[in-house]
Order: sequence, then C-alpha cells, then structure tokens
Amino acid sequence: MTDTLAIGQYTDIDAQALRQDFDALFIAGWDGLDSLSEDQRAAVRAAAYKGHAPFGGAQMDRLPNLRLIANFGVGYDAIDVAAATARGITVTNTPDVLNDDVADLAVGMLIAQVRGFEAAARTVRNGDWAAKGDLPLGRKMSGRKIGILGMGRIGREIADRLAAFKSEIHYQSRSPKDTPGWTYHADPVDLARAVDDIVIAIVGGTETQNYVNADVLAALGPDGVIVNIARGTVIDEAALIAALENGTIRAAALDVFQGEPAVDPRLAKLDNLFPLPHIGSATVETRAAMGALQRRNLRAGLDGDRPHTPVN
Ligand code: 8YV
Repeated sequence: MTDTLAIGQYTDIDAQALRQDFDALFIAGWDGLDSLSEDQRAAVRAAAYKGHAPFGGAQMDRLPNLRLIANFGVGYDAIDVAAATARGITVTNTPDVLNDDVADLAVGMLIAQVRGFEAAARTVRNGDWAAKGDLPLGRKMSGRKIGILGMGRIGREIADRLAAFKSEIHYQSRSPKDTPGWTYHADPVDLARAVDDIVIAIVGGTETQNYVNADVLAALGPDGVIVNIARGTVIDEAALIAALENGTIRAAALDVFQGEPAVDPRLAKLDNLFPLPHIGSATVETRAAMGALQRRNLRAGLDGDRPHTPVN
C-alpha cells in the first residue's frame, strides 16, 4: 500500500513523476478522502498538496500516520501549520524557484495599468479606434514612485526590476531591510501616501487579512494603481470595488481574488480592473521547478532526512 497521497490537480508531467517516483495515490480534493479505505489512509506518511482549499487539523486527523505535507507553492496559508506542528507533521513549500515569474508578472501588470493597455487593446478589437479616434493619454511608467508591500524574496525581485524603470522604491514590512537606498515605512497608510502605485507581495493568512483597506486606498489617491500578486485575502475587496467605482484610485491589476476561482461579479466587470486567473507561477519552466522541489522534499521526508525547504 502506498505511503504517498497526492491531493489536488496535477499536470500530466507532475502526476507521472509522482506515480513513478512515489507510487502516489491521487485525490482531486478533500471529498476524495471518503473514497479511501481506512487502511489506505493509515498507510499515508506523506501528502503532496496542491491547491488553496484549507488543509487543517480535521483533514490531518483522517491521515493518522501523516508526517509530511509537501506543498506545491511558496504560499502555505491554506495549511494550518500550528495544527501540523502539534501533530509532529513537517510542512514544506517551494520558495525561490518562482520568484522571477511572479516578479515579471507583477511588473507587467503594473505597466499595463499605468499605460492603460487593456482599455487600449479593447478599442482595437471593438472598432472604437477607427470610429472614435485616440484614447485619453496614459501615464508615464518610468520614474514613478512605487511602494512594495512586503519586502520578502518576491518583493525584492519586483523592486530590482522596477529600478530599471528609474522608479523610486518605497516599501513596508515588519522591519527595515538591508536595501540599496529604498525608503522604509512602518505603516501601510504612510507608504500609500508617499507613492504613486502599490504592488502587494506580502504573505496571506489571518495576520494579513484585509491589510489593504479603505484607508490605504484613500491614501494612495486618484492617480494610484494597485497590483496584487500575493493573496486575495490581503485586500478588502468591498473597499477596492468602491474605490475603483468612485475613482478613489485609478486602477487595479489582480492575479489573486478572495474565494477564487469564483470572482465577485462587481469586480470582474469594472473597466479599470485588469484581472488574471492566478498565473503568477504558471510557466512551463517554473512549474517544472516547483514540482521537482516538491518531490525532493517528499523524498527527503520519506527517507527520514530533513526536507530541503521546511516551514516548521
Ligand atoms: C500556486 C501560488 O501554488 O506559490 C504560490 O504560493 O500561489 C501559486 O504558485 C499555484 O497556483 C499552484 O496551486
């Protein structure tokens, strides 16, 4: 009986590797646990987890011999790490291998909204360019003051890229970091007041729920663009919808949403929102690297070695 349970939607390549290297048993989601026998559940020592549905104590208790949860992704806010630690379960994630992709996406989304790419593309597609002529002007991207919320590994990659756009970088995080002259703010409202645009790169979870609220949006102001590549929970979506509707801020670009993949229809229909379906790490190269790191963690954990990238 296999000791590895793969939970979630895997690509054919990852599924094949998990089958070949670990003889993994697959379930698409938590409902699938019911289809396993008690013996199959008791045999599971390692879970390869992919997805954003909560993985809490209740699920862990149905796998009584679970010792490792290897998450496919850097963010592990879906996993109750305290519950895992209390049960002697190690949790791992896939940091660093996706930093470039997520940072590239964040910068692309920011430029798209500062210059107004989406509205502009629409006028070519619907004939408005020929019928109505030129659009109102966008704003110059180079030289804007950008605030990064969260100066972790991904935040730093975003800031490094923006330096090439002659941006003045400001950031807010729990404590000041060693940076090449970027300006630290202890408070997100102070950050918003000091910059033109904000890129959100903080971790998700209960600690950062609605961190970007109506006060932050008001402080950013009517020329500001917000980009979120972190987690949907980090923005108060009701406040964002109001701010986009009444011009409190100019535009937003979101790769993540509260309750995704369902998206609030009021948000989805706003012309000044550029929405993407959580594709930050979605490239062939990066997803291959994430899968490989997940499997290295699984191998180490099952062999009784310390995994490569543990979070507890
Ligand atoms: C997802 C992500 O893991 O790494 C993260 O934290 O949010 C993504 O890369 C990916 O969508 C697979 O679930």
